[in-house]
Amino acid sequence: MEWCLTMPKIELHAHLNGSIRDSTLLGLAKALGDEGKIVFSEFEHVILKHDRSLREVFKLFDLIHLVTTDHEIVSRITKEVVEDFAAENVVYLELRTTPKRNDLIGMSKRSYTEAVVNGLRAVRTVDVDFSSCTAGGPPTPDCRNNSCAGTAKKKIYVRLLLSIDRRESTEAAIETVKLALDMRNLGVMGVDLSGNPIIGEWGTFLPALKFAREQGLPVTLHCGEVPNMEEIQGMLDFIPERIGHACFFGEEEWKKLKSTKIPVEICLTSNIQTNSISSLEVHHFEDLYRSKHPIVLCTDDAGVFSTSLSKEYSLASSAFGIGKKEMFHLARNAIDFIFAGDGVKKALTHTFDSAAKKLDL
Ligand code: 6MZ
Repeated sequence: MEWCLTMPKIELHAHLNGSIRDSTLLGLAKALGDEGKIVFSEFEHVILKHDRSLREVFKLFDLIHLVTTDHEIVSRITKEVVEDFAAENVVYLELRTTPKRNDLIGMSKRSYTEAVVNGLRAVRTVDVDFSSCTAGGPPTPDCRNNSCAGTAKKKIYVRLLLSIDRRESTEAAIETVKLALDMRNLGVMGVDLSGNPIIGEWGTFLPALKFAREQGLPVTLHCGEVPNMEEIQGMLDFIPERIGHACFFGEEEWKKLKSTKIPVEICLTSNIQTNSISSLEVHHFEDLYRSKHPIVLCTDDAGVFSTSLSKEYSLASSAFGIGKKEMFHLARNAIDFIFAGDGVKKALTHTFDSAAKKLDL
């Protein structure tokens, strides 16, 4: 569906290392293979495989992290991922990534995140607004990649969320929140809790997430990726600003979610490929959509699941029989759930208004 590509879209759930182009990943793996650091053929086999279980997905992430270790590579993949989302007509991207520490190569969580910001600065195909300091005010030299000053190039707003990995300790999680606070002026907007859902305990991360809230940082949680009802209840009681997935909810959990109106980031292809939901016919998207619960369609890991945001829109439109106009409204409604402030919201409203006129919607 061409119109799914043409219309402006908002992406709120995209993991940096899950969104890498296959060609880049294979190229990086080949180079490491040539250096004798990994066995390329094994890597190639895993990357090109599709329909992975949730367990296999996390094994794949460990492999991906092996080839995306140094600062330069982190900057390169960030640049490419932003260019790919912009080519899809994503006008606002909240990109999330887990700051990683690797003493062997002199990488700290801060230098990792700075490498991500350098990647934003390096984008050339599109005008990137990546810092909150531009919202509502004039751009300062450090806030934009400035690649197309004075031209009418396409523009994308990019904001960052720092992820806490469920493998981390309370202290490590607090370190990530502190880093997010320190890097607010470079476009870090909030924190995410992600990682293998069968690892770690909710209570381990709660102090860091409470601290984030006290400091005014919005929080989004991977919630209900496995049927752990106690954890789901605990997460909903925290009332995060958004949650992702919500696959294994029971009656009680749906009730609580709906009464709190927490927006849900829906990742259709990811849920189906990991077998978290057996088919689109039974996907909770439909119920949430029809009951007007706040939702936003997202990719999760466009590289790992070979998808794109337009593919997700196209899938939802055909699977649930939703027309062009309604899909446009669904995309536009996401403005309300972004973590950036009023200046950006106003600009996005204008973008969608102009698109509605142009696309006759
Ligand atoms: C939970 C996920 C995920 O942070 O290295 N991640 N966590 N559920 C998912 N759904 C399948 N997809 C990705 O990007 C990769 C990391 O994001 C999290 C995992 O922690 C993964 O290692 P970054 O950029």
